[in-house]
Amino acid sequence: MSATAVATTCPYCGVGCGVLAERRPDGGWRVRGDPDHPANAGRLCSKGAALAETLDLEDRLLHPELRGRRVSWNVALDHVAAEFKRIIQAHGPQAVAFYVSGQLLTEDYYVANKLMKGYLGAANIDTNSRLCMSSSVAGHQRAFGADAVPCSYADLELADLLVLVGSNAAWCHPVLWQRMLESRRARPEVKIVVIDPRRTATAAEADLFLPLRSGTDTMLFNGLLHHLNRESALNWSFLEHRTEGYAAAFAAARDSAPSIPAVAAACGLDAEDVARFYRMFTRTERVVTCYSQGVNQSSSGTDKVNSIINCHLATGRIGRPGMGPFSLTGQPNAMGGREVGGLANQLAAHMHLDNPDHRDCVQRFWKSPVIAQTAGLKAVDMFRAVGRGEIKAVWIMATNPVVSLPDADAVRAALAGCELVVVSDCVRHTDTTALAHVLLPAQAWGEKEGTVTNSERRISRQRAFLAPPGETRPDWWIVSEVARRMGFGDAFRYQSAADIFREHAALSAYENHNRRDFDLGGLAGIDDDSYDALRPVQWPLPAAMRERLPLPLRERAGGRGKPSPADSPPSPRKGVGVESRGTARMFADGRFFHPGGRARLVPIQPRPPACAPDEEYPLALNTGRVRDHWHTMTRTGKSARLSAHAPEPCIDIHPADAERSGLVRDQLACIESRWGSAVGRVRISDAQRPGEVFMPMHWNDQYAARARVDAVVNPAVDPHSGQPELKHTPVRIAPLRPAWEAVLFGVADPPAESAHWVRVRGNGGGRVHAAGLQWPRAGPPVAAGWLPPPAPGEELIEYADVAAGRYRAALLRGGRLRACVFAMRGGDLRPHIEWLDGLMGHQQPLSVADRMALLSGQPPRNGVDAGPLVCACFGVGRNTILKAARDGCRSVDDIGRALNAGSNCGSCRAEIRELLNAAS
Ligand SMILES: Nc1nc2c(c(=O)[nH]1)N[C@H]1C(S)=C(S)[C@@H](COP(=O)(O)OP(=O)(O)OC[C@H]3O[C@@H](n4cnc5c(=O)[nH]c(N)nc54)[C@H](O)[C@@H]3O)O[C@H]1N2
Ligand SMILES: Nc1nc2c(c(=O)[nH]1)N[C@H]1C(S)=C(S)[C@@H](COP(=O)(O)OP(=O)(O)OC[C@H]3O[C@@H](n4cnc5c(=O)[nH]c(N)nc54)[C@H](O)[C@@H]3O)O[C@H]1N2
Ligand code: SF4
Ligand SMILES: [Mo]
Repeated sequence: MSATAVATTCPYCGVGCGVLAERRPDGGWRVRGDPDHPANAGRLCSKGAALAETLDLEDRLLHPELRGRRVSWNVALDHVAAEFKRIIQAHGPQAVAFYVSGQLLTEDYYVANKLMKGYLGAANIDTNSRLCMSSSVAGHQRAFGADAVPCSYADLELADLLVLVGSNAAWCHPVLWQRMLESRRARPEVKIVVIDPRRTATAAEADLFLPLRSGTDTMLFNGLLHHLNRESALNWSFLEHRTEGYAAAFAAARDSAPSIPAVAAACGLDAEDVARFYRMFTRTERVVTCYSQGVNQSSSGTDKVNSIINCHLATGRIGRPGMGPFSLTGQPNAMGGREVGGLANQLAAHMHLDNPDHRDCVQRFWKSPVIAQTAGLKAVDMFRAVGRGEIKAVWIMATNPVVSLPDADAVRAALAGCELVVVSDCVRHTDTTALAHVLLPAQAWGEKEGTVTNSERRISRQRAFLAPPGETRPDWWIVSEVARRMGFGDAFRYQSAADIFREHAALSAYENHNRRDFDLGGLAGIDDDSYDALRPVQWPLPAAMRERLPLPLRERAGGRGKPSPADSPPSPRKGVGVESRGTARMFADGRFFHPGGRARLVPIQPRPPACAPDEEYPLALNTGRVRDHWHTMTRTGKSARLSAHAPEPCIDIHPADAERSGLVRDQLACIESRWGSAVGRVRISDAQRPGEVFMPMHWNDQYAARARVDAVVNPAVDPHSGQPELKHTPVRIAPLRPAWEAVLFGVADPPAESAHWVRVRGNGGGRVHAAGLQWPRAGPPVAAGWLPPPAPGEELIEYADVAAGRYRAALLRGGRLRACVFAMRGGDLRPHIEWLDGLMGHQQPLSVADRMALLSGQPPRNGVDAGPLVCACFGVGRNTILKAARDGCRSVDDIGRALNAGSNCGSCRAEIRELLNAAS
């Protein structure tokens, strides 16, 4: 590590990779993997590797605003406090709400939860984690009596069988995926099974891929449970001594999934494949089952989780090396949010809102005037209540619900009609900030201090390495200031994130006596220096484990929130396996957190998705992520490198459905449901199941016209968790037949005549893909207005074929390409995007050959054309890989040696393999 490197944690996914931020000689920043962080040991994925490209201040929210006017912090904070007070006095505490996020740091989250539940006295605080892992939380609580993730990442390497259910880890948890693939490479006996309706990049690398019909996971796992029973593969000693409820679970499994053919028929799978999966699971002791949104985001999400956990409990494969059900969390601090009780049905420190002793315990610890008595509204219901006018003030922090909640047009309408909308964000223009009355500028990643917890319960520090710009402040400060102005100053007098962390850790240990899984007693009194130096550590970490910490911790004299003297130091806790640094594995001693200490098998009755496709809406819409974008693109949309892999919103569809719907490749199409519509470009692919289409969740009104897929998504929720069914909405699809299409390079805004458009960050600045319903009657001169008028010293070169409806123009300055436009009546406009984008990025005048080829839109014959981007880490294109294949590269590793492609994050390895197969 160089002298100036700051060790911090990647702000993207729940893998929680350690990164080092270092100053470059030119004053910029370089971000690389931290070799000493246990989650990644130096590895990074394409998003982590491009972090330095997203640090600029373009479109940052730098000052507080009140109704569109810049105001001082004092004015903004006084306004928020006074309005919340006024509304609570007039309508009661249920009339206000906070909607927060798994992208807040634990300290921010803790303070927001404390203010709502302990001081405003309601529990109307929910989080976008409701959309993300609330089914896993509910499943864990049903099975274990606590929301505890049993495994560690190390178990992925100790396992002989890795089952991935509803997880596209190759794109969404790339560093974990790399660890899995490396394990298989080192020990070829390791097998990987992927269960997903789509043949994803993850599925492409699997030893066995089960493309099950969307929503049928409970059938598959009930079938597995029954199979294990029939094959006498159960661990009876574990079942008898450590669990309860198994008889009912076995009966439900037998009745619903009596045979392999029955399961195969229900899941739309080949019976041989099902049998093979069941055999592999039965015969392999060391199994880890990883699952993510294909499981959670379902109206039977909690049941899916328990159907998986049932199989692990029935075989006793939990709490032991290389075994266990493993929920891969999405956001960087999804887990931290659970620890502080950020969900509307939880209390702080893994205590339960419906338990009077817990309410009493938290209230005494906080010394708060009130404590919420009943669960608040869960995300989908919360915004419905805003829409009905029952919630009159909502404060949104670090999330973009107008894009990410289902039935998103209704969410937008609800906010538009709400009396007070406060938004804390880092970005000035989002679909949600557009509806805010008050905007509060938050410090962003790299500017703020605090902690996050990753999927394996490991707490890591996020450290600042940038000076906070403008008047931005940490989220915890913003919330504390409002609390102070509402009259709760004493309880919110924090000076630093460390102050809050100490209090959070102390609460987790308070009157715990080994009864609750979440215990950070070992960190409760740490001083500021120890907090600053804190190394990544896994909870539970009770006071008795202090000496095992990776760093000598100093006690802070009289620190806030130290455990009261009455709270004797806990003895080594039950239910945990101990490693030198905190707790690697939960339930190693077979003790769980239900009264009586047993785990529960839950009888599962498979249910179909909430809304089935019908004649009117015949296709099931699945949604999710692309490799290089993060959620609503506020960060990744700034990087040309990250925008190249999937530049436009797409709709993936099976060839048979495309034909039936009259769709051709690369055409614009509109999907429509009972709730709304969205437009994307058709990609025909047999990676889709017939009857199911897929559209990514990322695009929004800042980047495209009508591409918010959540406007289409049905708001049905899981009855246990309240998590919405984001992966299954009945839709229909129809071609959009624009009168013209155009691509405009070096242009920020779409032409006024466009009905549909997408903004893409390219090498030479922005570009716009546009389409319109009427070819401008005035013809090319109007189209020429789509480019900025040539400034003195600039030259405009044009080509127009009025009869054919073709128009092309380029603006050059000093021989360098500044902007260009390709427009065409009808469709089939295919200028060579990668080549033109490359020319836009050139710092030198165009070569004669390039200049001559320019308005043809195609690279000169002998020019270098790398083709569409495949490897984002090293910027290697499709054609370069195909050429290397022709030159003798046979394997993905050969390509890695020759071109580096695929050798960093590995997310593109499946794509490289497909290219090699196609070339051979
Ligand atoms: N590149 C990238 N990575 C990310 C994120 C990002 O925005 N971009 N976001 C992060 C966050 S917050 C999250 S929550 C995670 C999500 O990570 P993942 O859950 O891996 O990602 P998704 O694409 O949402 O969905 C996973 C898969 O579920 C499948 N699926 C749909 N329906 C079903 C079903 O009924 N059964 C089964 N078995 N599978 C089904 C989908 O086809 C999809 O391939 O990713 C994290 N990592
Ligand atoms: N159809 C469909 N919808 C989905 C999903 C899906 O698979 N399909 N997935 C769901 C899931 S799993 C998730 S996690 C959500 C994610 O959805 P969102 O949470 O809505 O998406 P983000 O773009 O991550 O929004 C984060 C916002 O917080 C801001 N921000 C970043 N850091 C900070 C900070 O430190 N402080 C503050 N105050 N603001 C900050 C960013 O600028 C951004 O505006 O989407 C959900 N919606
Ligand atoms: S896997 Fe990628 S996005 Fe996730 S934490 Fe690691 S570097 Fe960041
Ligand atoms: Mo998520």
